[in-house]
This record gives sequence, structure tokens and C-alpha cells, in this order.
Amino acid sequence: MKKTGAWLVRYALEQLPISHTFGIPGMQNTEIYDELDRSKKITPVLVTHEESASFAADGIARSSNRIGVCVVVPGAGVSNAFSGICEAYLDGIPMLVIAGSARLDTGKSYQLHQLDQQELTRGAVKKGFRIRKHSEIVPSLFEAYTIAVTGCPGPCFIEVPVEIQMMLGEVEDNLPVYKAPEPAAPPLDAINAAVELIKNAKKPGIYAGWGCKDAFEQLKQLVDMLQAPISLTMQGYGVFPGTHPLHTGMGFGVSAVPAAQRAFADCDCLIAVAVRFAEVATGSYGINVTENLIHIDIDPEVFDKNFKAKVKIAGDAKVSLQALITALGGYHRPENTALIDQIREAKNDYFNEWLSARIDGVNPALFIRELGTLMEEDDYVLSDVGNHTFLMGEHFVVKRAGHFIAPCDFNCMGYAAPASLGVKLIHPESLVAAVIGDGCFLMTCMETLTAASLQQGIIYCIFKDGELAQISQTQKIPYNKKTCTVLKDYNLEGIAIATGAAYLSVSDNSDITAVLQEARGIAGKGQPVIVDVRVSYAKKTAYTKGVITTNLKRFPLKEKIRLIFRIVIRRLFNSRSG
Ligand SMILES: Cc1ncc(C[n+]2csc(CCOP(=O)(O)OP(=O)(O)O)c2C)c(N)n1
Ligand SMILES: [Mg+2]
Repeated sequence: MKKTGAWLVRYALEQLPISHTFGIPGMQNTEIYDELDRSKKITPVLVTHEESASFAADGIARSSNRIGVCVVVPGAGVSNAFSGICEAYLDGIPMLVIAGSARLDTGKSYQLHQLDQQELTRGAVKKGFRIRKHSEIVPSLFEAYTIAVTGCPGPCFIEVPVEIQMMLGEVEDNLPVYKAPEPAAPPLDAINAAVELIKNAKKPGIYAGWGCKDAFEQLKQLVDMLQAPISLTMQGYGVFPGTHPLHTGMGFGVSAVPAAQRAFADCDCLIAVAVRFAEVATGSYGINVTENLIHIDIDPEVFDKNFKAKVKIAGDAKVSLQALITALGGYHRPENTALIDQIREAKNDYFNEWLSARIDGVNPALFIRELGTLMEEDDYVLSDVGNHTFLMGEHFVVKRAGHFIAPCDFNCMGYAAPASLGVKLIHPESLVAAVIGDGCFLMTCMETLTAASLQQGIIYCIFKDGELAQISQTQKIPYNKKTCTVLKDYNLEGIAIATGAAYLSVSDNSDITAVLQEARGIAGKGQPVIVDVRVSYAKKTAYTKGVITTNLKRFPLKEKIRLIFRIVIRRLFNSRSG
């Protein structure tokens, strides 16, 4: 039979778990847009910038088992979407990026948007596909999907030339139907070796990352069986609720909160599940890892990269944890009340330390705690990139696994406003709130317009400290100045008016609850709300302090002396010399 390429794209996408696509149409993809508009299953969404397309697609994938999809123009659309593609690549988020491409049938050069897109995207996609004939479209999209969701998930890129989208071409009468591959079973000998290590350990600990997104039941069972503390990566902070008595916090090294540092102090067997011991999660590798490391990850490439593992289990987190639990049989340690009390007290003390800190303006810890109290189990909270992210990792109490989302290893500012759009679109009954730094919001705040036009009541809590604080805080001591990290003041209410959002502000701790409740009421009626939170970052997070200490320690003595000398000179003379 004969079909147009655009029809075939729609046919393939409709077979896959896809509800929305994000992007901006152009000369080389309007045929696909026309087909998507006819779909009963898929809604194409117009965003204000393609960077938001990839972040919104990412938000869908992180908050469900659907795949995020972008449909963009070649060249300029792909390059605009590239930040979100890279974030998905480094954070292991499945995504399909579909772009048009220049015509192959005219023999002409220097066409609109024409450049080598495969070359452009190569470093940040699991596989790139260049469609050359109609019959390749459905199998390529199915293969791209399978690759995107298998192993460590990530984005795949598919370019479809404009004449193939538009014109009829020959394909088989019985088009293939998508069939998902079965997850592989984990290696049994490694599971048995892990059981041995766990049974011989005095103080086992569990460290879990984003790959445990669907493995909460198994994680909880293991934590309860072993009565072991659990700590999370920043990206994986949402995979285990903060309400569990053995939850300690984010990380466990010098950049972790005291509850986690203490609980893992003499951990003699670490079960690390779906973590890569990456720089952000480990606070610049500032952790001590026991030699009895059991490392479970779907991607065997991560083993022994930063910390040597004694037992390596290559497999899906849920499947491997289930196999480990089965192999542990009826093994159960007595309730660890001493540890539970210690964690609870350390958490309370840390929060009280923040409450009593001298802070002129809204106390971010208090705001975050009250936001957490206001959120219900079904609601979703996102964070952007900056000091506010780590504040969330230290003070936000996740109520339900999978309902907290933060970008991590690519760490691209501007993530949360568009990603929350993706989350809200597929969870219309849930409240979606994002905590966003005032620098990050400048990058993608126009996505408030998309939310308003689609009547998506998202709450954007903008932490308005006036600085790119995560960086300015690290500039202050060594340079005694904040070069290019003090933001020009801008009017958030103006952005709200311009985009159709409501505007509320909090400048006193005593207003937090009432303002958040008002925001919830407005959002419930389908209008986005910008909450202008006049925070003060006078107190540093445990994370920032830990990272500074870890990095300073690593400098050779000569360099340390030179840097300390420079600090003193700059304090005395405020000079530029280094
Ligand atoms: C695209 C991008 N540019 C620069 C950075 C470096 N960076 C990391 S955090 C940060 C500060 C973010 O500022 P803001 O949104 O105000 O958050 P705050 O740290 O003040 O909470 C910067 C500039 C980055 N991560 N991503
Ligand atoms: Mg800021």
C-alpha cells in the first residue's frame, strides 16, 4: 500500500505510550503536525521555545511510564531543543526527538535549516536515525523507542526528510505492531554473593538513585528487612518517601545532612542501586565507600568507575531488588530503634538549626517545609537548578515515591517551568508546583504563557534572592566579589500579567501558609500562579559547605597556601590580583 511519511510517523507514535508531543512547527515538519492534529491519542503542544519542548517531554517521562516526544524543525529547532536532549541523555530519561530534514530530491544545496543533524546530536543521543525511504519509518521509530527505554534510558533522534513526510510511498500492507522486549533476569551468582555480604554486615546501608523510580515497593521491603538507613541521590531524591523512619536524606558524605552522615558513618556494606556515584550526587566525590560495595545498575558501564564494587549486579533495579529479596528469604533484622531515634533527632535538630538561623527575609527551609505540608500524596513537586535544589534536597519531605523531580547531571538551568507543564498535562488531577531560582526562571518563564493558554494551574514558587546563588556563594570567599552573579532586578508581577498567570508574593515567614493556600485555590481553577518568594540565602546548605570543604582539601598544599593568601589579600585590598 501507499502512505505518506507523516501518516506513517503518526501510525508508529500511536502504537507507543505517547500522549503529547512538544515543539514548534516549521516548513519541514508541518506535515507531521497536520497528522498529529488528526490523532485521537496524541496531542501536539505548541511551546514558546524548543528548549521547553525537550524539558516538557522530559517532565512527562519522569512522571509516568510514557515517553517524552519533541517534534521540531531541523537545525534551529534541534539546536534549541538540545539542552533538554542533553539533560535527558545524562539523567537517563527516555525521549524521542523527531525533526524534519532538508529535501533530498531537489539536488539543491544551502537549504533552509540545513546542517548535519546527526553530527550535531551524536554526543547526546543513544542512536540517531536518518530516514531514507517510507518503509524505514515505522521500524525505525519502534527501534528508536526500544533503544530509548532499554538499558539506561535516553533520547533517540529521528530525522524525516520533508518530501518523504509529504509524498506517498510504498510500504507493506500489514504494518508491524509494537512489541515491548522482556526485561532480562539478573545474574543469580552475583545475587547470592550479595546475600552473603549483607548477612555478614554489621551496619548495612542503602543508597538509591533515579533508576529506582518504579522500585519503591522493593526498596521499602529491603530497607525494612535490613533495618538499614537509606540515602538518595539528588535526582533520585523522590524515589523513596521522606516519611519513612529509615530515610536519612540526600547523599551520605560530608555534603549530606547530619542525619545521613551519622547513619552511614561506619556503614560496612553499601547496597547502591541505580546510582553512578556521579559528581553532583556525591558532593564532588566527597564520600567514603566501604569495600563491601554491592552495586546494582542496569548499565554495566558504571561499575568500578568511581568506586570499586565487590559485587556487581547488572540489571533493572526493580527486577534485581526483587531477586535479592527473594534470595534473602525470611531474613529480617530486629527493629533498629536506636537508628530510627537517631535519624529523627538529627533531622529535627537540623531543621531547628535552620529555623533559628538569622535570616532577613523568607526562611527557605520553612517555606519548603510548608510547601511539603500543603502538598498531598498525589501532587508533584519539581525543582530547578541552583541553591534552591539542594535546599529542597535537605528540607522537602517527599510524601509519595515518584512525586519529586529534579534535573541533575547535565544540570541545565531553566528546566522546571517547562517540565512542570509536561507533568501537569498528564496528571490533571494533581497539583503541580515547582521551586525555581530567579536566575533559572529568567530562562524559561515564557512557558507560563503555554500553561495559561492551556489552563494548566501550575504553581511556580520563584526563590527571589537576586543572585545566581549557587555560584555567587562559591565566589564570595575566594574572590571577595560576585562577578556576573548578581541578577538585574526584574518584575515577576509583570511576567504574570504578560502571560496570564496570577501573582502572589511572600515577604514574611508568617504569610507562607496563607499564600500557598491561596495559590492552591487559584491553581485548582486552572490558572498558573507565580509566587514571588523573597528568600534570604544567608545560611548555606550542608551541601554547599561540604562541596567547598571537599574541593579545598583536594588542592595540593602549595595551591592551598596561594589561594588562602589570595583570599587575605582580596579581603584587605579588594584587589583583582591572583
Ligand atoms: C544553563 C546553565 N548555565 C549555568 C549554570 C551554572 N549554574 C548552576 S546553579 C546556577 C545558579 C542558578 O541561579 P538561580 O536560578 O537564581 O538559583 P539559586 O542558586 O539562586 O537558588 C548557575 C548559574 C547551569 N547549571 N546551567
Ligand atoms: Mg537566585
